[in-house]
Amino acid sequence: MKIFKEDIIVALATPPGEGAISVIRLSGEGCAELADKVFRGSVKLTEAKPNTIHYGRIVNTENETIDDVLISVFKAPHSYTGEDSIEISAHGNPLIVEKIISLLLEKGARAAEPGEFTLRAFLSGRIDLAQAEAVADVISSRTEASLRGARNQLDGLLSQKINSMRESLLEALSLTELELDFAEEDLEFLPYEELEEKIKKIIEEIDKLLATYSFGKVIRDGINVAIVGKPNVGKSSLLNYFLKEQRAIVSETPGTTRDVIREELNIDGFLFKLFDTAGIRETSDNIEKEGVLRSRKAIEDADVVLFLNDATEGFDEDLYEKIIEFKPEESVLVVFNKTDIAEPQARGINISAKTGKGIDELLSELKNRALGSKTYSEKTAIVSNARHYKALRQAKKSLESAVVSIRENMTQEFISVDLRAAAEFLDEIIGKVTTDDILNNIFDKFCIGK
Ligand SMILES: Nc1nc2c(ncn2[C@@H]2O[C@H](COP(=O)(O)OP(=O)(O)OP(=O)(O)O)[C@@H](O)[C@H]2O)c(=O)[nH]1
Ligand SMILES: [Mg+2]
Repeated sequence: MKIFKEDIIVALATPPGEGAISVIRLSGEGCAELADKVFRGSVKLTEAKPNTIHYGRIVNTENETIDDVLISVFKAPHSYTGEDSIEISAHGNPLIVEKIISLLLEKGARAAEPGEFTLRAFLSGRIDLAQAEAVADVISSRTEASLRGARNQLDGLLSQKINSMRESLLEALSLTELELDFAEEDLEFLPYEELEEKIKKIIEEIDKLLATYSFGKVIRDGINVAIVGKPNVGKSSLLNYFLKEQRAIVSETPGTTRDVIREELNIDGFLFKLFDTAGIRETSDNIEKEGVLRSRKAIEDADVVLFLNDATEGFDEDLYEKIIEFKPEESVLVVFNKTDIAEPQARGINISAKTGKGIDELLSELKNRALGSKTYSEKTAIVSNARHYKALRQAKKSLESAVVSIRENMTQEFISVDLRAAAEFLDEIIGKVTTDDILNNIFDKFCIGK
């Protein structure tokens, strides 16, 4: 996407298809003039008071009515984009929508790129980049927890934290550079010990934020759980029990599941992505072999491996050893199934996918494994985005290198280079410095009309 701020952009803001209403959005200087060319109502939109709604008709070049509509008029800076904008609510018919949009394009608007309205909100300074990213998260959140996390970021909690770290960093930087300017005079504005203290405080703050990432990632992206084990231990039965439906085929024949079956489960507001896999065993059957390969891939991608055993057969030591060759042991949850017909085992959680026994305990253990013991209040800034996490790590690295320079008693020049770099990494998060590449990467993932 080329970033042009001057055009008037147009797009459907509601989902395509039939509905009670469809909302078409226009944004950019002059959008009211443009809309006036096709709108017939009791007032001209250019003369309408800001933030008012007007009833009228949209007409084509032959003055034929396309639809009767309600138009909301927003004046900069009090709009979603921070620019003059207009929203047309028409009847929710794709044909009407297409006609209105074509008409607006004909009159000089340009079709908006994905995320371009939000991009403009960022470019006009209404929100910063971390908040713009949160808009996409708010829309895609499917659980309470992820919605709360996205909301927290959109409200600016992360941005405030970054801004305050950035301020202390810039203060340290300016004092360091001041000393550089007065190097001849041998003036000292900030003794090295104090500078080191200041930097260490910022590193501590960054560490606190970095520590929230495992939690943040979980609430934003959900938790991948691979259900694995030998054939016939009851993996598909367990998936079905979780989902309360006969999703996967269950049979007494070992090797029933051949492909990985993916389903989602909401546990206490957290999103769990469950993967029922093919039972793992040596096999000469080509299809089953492929299934076993896919099981392995599911294990690799899993945050938690639910290692299911058949309690009537005991613990499957061989398979366990194989799994922990490439998965950390703490991510493997040992579970024994079929305890309705066998004695409970000491080494893991005992359940029955048939009667539901032990499933509550299993669910709460799954939650513990995924979220750890950490919980954060709603007022805590949380890092949930890989881009932010990476930038914070880089900022920390630069600060650590500044600390090394201080301890080695290097001149201010060396220190200021690192402090400046750290500040720029923080700036990247909130978009004080960005490149077209960064922006494209972020906004391409949005839907059109947002
Ligand atoms: N008694 C009892 N039988 C169970 C339980 N869970 C599963 N079974 C039975 O065990 C057999 C295998 O169950 P599945 O769910 O198909 O096992 P699976 O692990 O998915 O098997 P594959 O897909 O072949 O790897 C079926 O006959 C189930 O009815 C349980 O908790 N108790
Ligand atoms: Mg199965």
